[in-house]
Amino acid sequence: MIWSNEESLSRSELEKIQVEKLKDTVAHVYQNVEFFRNKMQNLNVRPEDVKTLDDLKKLPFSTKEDLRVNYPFGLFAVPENKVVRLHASSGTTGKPTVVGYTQKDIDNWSELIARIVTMAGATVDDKVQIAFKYGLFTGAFGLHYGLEKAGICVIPTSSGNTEKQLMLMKDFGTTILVSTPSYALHMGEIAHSLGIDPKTDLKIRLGLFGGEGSSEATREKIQKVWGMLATENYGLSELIGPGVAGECTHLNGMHISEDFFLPEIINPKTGEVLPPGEKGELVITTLNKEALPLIRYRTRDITRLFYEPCSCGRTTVRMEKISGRSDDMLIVKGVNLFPTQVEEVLSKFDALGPHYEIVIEKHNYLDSLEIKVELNEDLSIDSYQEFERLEQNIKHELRVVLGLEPKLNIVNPRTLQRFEGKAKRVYDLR
Ligand code: DLL
Repeated sequence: MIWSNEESLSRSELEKIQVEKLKDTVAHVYQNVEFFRNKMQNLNVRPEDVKTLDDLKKLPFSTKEDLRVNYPFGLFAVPENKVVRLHASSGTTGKPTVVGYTQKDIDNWSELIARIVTMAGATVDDKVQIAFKYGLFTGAFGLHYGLEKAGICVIPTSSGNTEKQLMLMKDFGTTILVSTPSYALHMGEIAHSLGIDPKTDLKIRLGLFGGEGSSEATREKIQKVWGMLATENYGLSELIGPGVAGECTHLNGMHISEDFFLPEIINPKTGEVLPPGEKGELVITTLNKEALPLIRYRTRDITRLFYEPCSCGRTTVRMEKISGRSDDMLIVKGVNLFPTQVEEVLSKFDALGPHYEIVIEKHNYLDSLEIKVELNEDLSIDSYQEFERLEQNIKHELRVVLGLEPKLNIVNPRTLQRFEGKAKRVYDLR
């Protein structure tokens, strides 16, 4: 089922809507947000200079740093008494990034979620357990109201207390799980340790996973453990939260709701707009936000866009799985390293499980890189020779892909830390 007509418009119908909404958004921020007005004036652009989608290029970028500098409400475009909800994204240091919603923004958010959950195959016959932490994080509340709007029963268990989650899942006959992919893996392990086989003892048939990246190998592992279809969705608090894009059952990229979010791909170093199909940083202009409209917001997420219509009947552009962030590049011994490169290598080896850690330290002014990875608990390695061969093969692959010689530490299953929310994989201790 396609939730909304806007998901299957022809390109020219869609662009007509986008241009009108773009003009409104630009006028809205120019009038109501000093930060954007100043930026536009510095570039000598006035709202009436934006007449076509191509004129987007004339507009300034905005970043998370801009939200931080204007903490807490400096980029809001409506009076504070029109804001009915605040969320914030967790910064590891310093102040969080605060985002606000008017009632219309909240209603639109539910519309966006209703779209992504129906495209993944959720129906009114389902019961959905939301295992995102309820709180300032946008994940839980965003999914919650959108699922209800779609008429689907919500079980707001929040994250943690995994044994109880599993008990309720069994007793209530939950059919859909909402969580981060890493928590789904962790829950699967706990289930097995309690003698529950999620595949046969539970009724979960679909996963709506997001909030962090995951490889195809992780998807396969989740599907195998749970006997479910594991779908992925994408979003970020600054733009609304979850609901920016989601996979349909064809699992062929995430459909962006383009009547709400106007995407561009840029070269993260130069800011140059790249042609369709090229990989770069995703930049989004919100087209329908009242409280916190953002112009050319730099997500820092690296992806590619595909404009060919999907066989599901939707015509909206699809974004490829995020392959990293332009700001998560690590420099080790002068070599650029993206954590997803490590995940890519490790996921090629069946003998390894999906949990790993990248640890970087400095000893005597020199960087050292260690990769810890768990063995796959479903496979046993019979001899020391076999283990050594595996180690040599992984080291070789890492050397070829990373251009670095990390220390490799293959550890026993279930020894690395597990997460109930977004997983932490990188420990830069320098
Ligand atoms: O994580 C919003 C969300 C919640 C999306 C639940 C989907 C489900 P933030 O906490 O602001 O918002 O973090 C946003 O998380 O820029 C990406 O780097 C990352 N991220 C979110 N979804 C995905 C995904 C929420 N499917 C940041 N794949 C984003 C890869 C993702 N990264």
